[in-house]
Amino acid sequence: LIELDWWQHTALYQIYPRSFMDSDEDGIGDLAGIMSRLEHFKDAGVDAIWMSPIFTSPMIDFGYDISDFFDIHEEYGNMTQFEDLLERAHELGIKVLLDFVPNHASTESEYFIKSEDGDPEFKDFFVWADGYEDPENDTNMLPPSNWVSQFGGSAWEWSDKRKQFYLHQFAKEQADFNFRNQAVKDEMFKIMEFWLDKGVDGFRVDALPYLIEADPADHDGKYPDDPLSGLAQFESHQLGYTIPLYTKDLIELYDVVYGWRAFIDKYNEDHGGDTRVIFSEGYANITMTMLYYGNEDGEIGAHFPFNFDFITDISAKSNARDFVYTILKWLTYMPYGAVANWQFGNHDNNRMPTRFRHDMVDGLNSVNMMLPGTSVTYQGEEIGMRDGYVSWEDTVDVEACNRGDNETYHLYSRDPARTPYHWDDSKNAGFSTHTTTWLPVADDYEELNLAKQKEDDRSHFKVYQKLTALRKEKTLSHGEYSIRALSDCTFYLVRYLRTYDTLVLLFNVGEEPDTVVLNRIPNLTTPATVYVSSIHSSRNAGDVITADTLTLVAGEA
Ligand code: ISL
Repeated sequence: LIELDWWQHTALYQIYPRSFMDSDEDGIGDLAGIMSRLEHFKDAGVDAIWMSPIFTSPMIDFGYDISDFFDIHEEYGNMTQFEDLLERAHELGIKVLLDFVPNHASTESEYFIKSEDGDPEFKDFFVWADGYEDPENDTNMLPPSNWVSQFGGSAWEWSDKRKQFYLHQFAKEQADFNFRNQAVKDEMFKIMEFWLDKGVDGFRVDALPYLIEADPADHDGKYPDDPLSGLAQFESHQLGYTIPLYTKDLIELYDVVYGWRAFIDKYNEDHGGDTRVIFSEGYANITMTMLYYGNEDGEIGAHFPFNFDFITDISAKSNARDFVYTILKWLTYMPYGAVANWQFGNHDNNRMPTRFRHDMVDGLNSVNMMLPGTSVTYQGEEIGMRDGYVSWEDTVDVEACNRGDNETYHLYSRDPARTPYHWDDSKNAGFSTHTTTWLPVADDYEELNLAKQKEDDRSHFKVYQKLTALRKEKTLSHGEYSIRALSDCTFYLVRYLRTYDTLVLLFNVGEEPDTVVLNRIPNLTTPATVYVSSIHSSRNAGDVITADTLTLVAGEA
């Protein structure tokens, strides 16, 4: 069998540093906290971690607004601590990936300050444009186009200093870089090289669909308005109901990504050692998503684009057929020979057990771990952590604060998925000894925490450990797959490889018990042995199944 490269089959784990572990008693997670818990990854059986941004930042968007791309945010620690963390992780055999945020910089970055000042070296670093005079108010300027920010309101912000607008597809404190400027592209290589030289194993690359916008040169010198969506027919004067035709998924952005891949491939070639990788982030339709892998001309991009289909396409309302369809969609569209990846959550979306059902946690983790390719776990999924409750008063997410009010904020807020990790049942769930934490700890932590799950006979964490161990089997790393719904409730995933064991996942995603006929499952022969099952299952590891049918209770896998 062909030996796989580490990233092709690793179990990758996302750390949200602000909420992982606080070592210096300020209620905010930090690098020393992560360092003190590296054993957790060994214990859980994950081989690689990626951290949301740890760079210097005013924290408007909790690190996605970077003011110094070459330094560590002081609440999180310093460069020495980062280097120590990297070294220790590597000693333990854990790969470390950073979050690379090329689309925008904080308006407090030197790049932006100098650009706003008109410094010749930096003046075109961002997307600056004149506005239109307001016919109704001569002291007011109107923005160059109707483009809207992901976090609400116009994507253009007026600079009194420069007497121009600048583009921000996210918060107004996150100015979009001008990727039509070669100097910006060069700067990005410098940033990547800086961290690669420190020894990082690669990057998760942020917000790629927004990298490049329409060029006024192609539109009579003007920034073209995005078309209004159907909803806008009713409120056409309002911002916020547009289709991002000129601001998202522009074909030119892929050339930038292919350039980064060429750069990292060259870096790998020049420096040897284990492969450094890029995993791209962006929500787009399947065609535009697959282009991140590469194109028909043979240009290659990300090692893989993150697969968000389990987040965007299915939920608690989905049936077994929806699951199968969603899984096959990625596997069908993926270029031949490419590597798949799977995940149920991240720091931008409601946590997996909340978006689905609590009784589905073990089944969902099984799907994630048993499909071909790389599995991605968002911090807390290994113990089935649910969304925390965050009141309007406690809400800090810029998206919720900008777009919502005390009635509607929960529709936008990403805070519930970002509450601190539950280590144990002590104060603040063992996350911090400070009186308060930056976001409140979810109130179910006394019942739902890692320490308890390590002690309990059956727990999500123990299931998770068995799953990561199972991933070491050749049947999962190299095997073929077969997947199909047996009913509206239950589907099977079979992994098989010549003379090795056949592994079968049966998952009832429905809300009622479901009885399935086992001889419909290819390669499954009885007697079959249970390797692991959901914590609420009546079956135990080692149980032998000889019957022709099997009944699974709601959510059982
Ligand atoms: O989260 C989304 C949909 O659920 C996206 O629209 C998301 O905003 C987009 O993919 C970019 O997200 C990333 O960049 C943002 C940052 O706020 C997010 O936390 C990050 O994951 C801006 O840097």
